[in-house]
Formats: sequence, structure tokens, C-alpha cells
Amino acid sequence: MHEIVYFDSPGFAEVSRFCLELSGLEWKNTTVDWDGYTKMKEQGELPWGYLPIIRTPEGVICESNALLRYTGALAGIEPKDLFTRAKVDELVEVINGWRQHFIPTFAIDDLDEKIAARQVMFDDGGKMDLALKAVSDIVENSTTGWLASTDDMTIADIKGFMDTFMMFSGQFDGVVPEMLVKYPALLAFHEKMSNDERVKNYYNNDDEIRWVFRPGAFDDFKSSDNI
Ligand SMILES: N[C@@H](CCC(=O)N[C@@H](CS)C(=O)NCC(=O)O)C(=O)O
Repeated sequence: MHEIVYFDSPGFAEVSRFCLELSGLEWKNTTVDWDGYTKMKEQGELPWGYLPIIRTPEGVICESNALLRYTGALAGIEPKDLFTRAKVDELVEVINGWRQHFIPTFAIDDLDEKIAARQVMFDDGGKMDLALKAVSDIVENSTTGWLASTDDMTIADIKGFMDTFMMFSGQFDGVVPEMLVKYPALLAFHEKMSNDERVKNYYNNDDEIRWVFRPGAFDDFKSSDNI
């Protein structure tokens, strides 16, 4: 039995939760609040001090990208070809790196200041704008519609989809769905991923934060030139 432990939010764990579901194995989704996290840390249950972790029959694994590769392999979606697998990993790392821009804004106490700092990142030429343009280019240059031009979905697609769209759920002050109007290719990728049967089935529920992963979630924000 595999058990993933994280906060309730998608954050660093959503991609691995989805892969565990795809694997068809029995798995448990354990969620903790800040007190629960602190307790685990004090009790020495977090080898590197962070969540998520996954408890496996053989021991604990930490670091979200390690979890993603492991659960992606359990799901049987890792490319067999080594070069392709490395290209998938390359995208996973690049997408992960975008968090570096965003995370410092969590420490800004003043709400207006926090919103302003995030707005700058999403303005033309800002770090998140460039990141979203970069995924858009990857989508446009793909020969198959999947980010690493593979025949089927890989962990790069899951990471690209979830890490990108989770930002717009309303969970992060100042980051609003309207910001997506500038990225039609990204919205096309959203349509592909959210309508994939595996993704569609997983989000066939009424979770309030995870509306961003459902088909049609951003239909209101598709620009008219794009229809
Ligand atoms: N590099 C870690 C980072 C994980 C991380 O930052 N987790 C946050 C929750 S989103 C955490 O545990 N924060 C507790 C803290 O910063 O004290 C990973 O990718 O798993």
C-alpha cells in the first residue's frame, strides 16, 4: 500500500496523487494541516523537513520530483527510450524551476504588496509571463500535442498541466484566470489534458479548488481571435 502525505491543496503533491490513481494500485491520500505538518517534523518523520512524502512498503520517499518519477513509473507511463525519458525529465525540472519565482511572494505579509509583486511577474516580460510563453512554445512545437512529443501522456504533461493551472484556482491572491487570455496555446493544452479520459475521470467531483483541471474551466478566458 502507498500513502502520500501532504496538505489538502494540489501544491507539490497533485501530480503524484494523479499518477498513483493511474497506477491502479491501492493508495491512501493522507492530508495534514500546518499543525499536523509540524508534529510530523518534530517527530522526525520528514527526512528533509518537507512535505510531500510517500510511504511505500519499502520505506519513505521525499522530494516531489522523485515522487513524480516513482509514481509515474508505477503508472507505467515513463518512456522506455532513455533519451525521451531524459527530455521528459528536462521539462519536469524546468517547470519545477518556475516555482522559484513565485514562492518568495508567499512571505509578503501586506496583501496589496503581495498582489502587486505577483502582477509584475505576470505582466509582459515578467518571469511568469516568460514561463507561460515558454510552455506555449513547447505546446506549439510539439509534433503530437504532448509536451515532449511523445505518443502518449508523460509526467511532463501532468506536471505542465497541473503546476500551471493550479496557480489560477483563486488559492493565490492576485493570480486570476483572466491572465490566461494571452496564452491561447496553453489553453489549447488545457483542453487536451482536461478532456483526456484519465484526467477527466480523476476530476469528476466537486472539489472547489480543483475546478481548474476540469474541461471548459477557462472557456470564458479564451480570446475571441482564438475561437
Ligand atoms: N523540494 C521540496 C519542497 C517541498 C515544499 O516546499 N513543501 C512545503 C509545502 S508546499 C513545505 O513542506 N513547507 C514547510 C516549510 O517550509 O516549513 C519538494 O519538491 O518536495
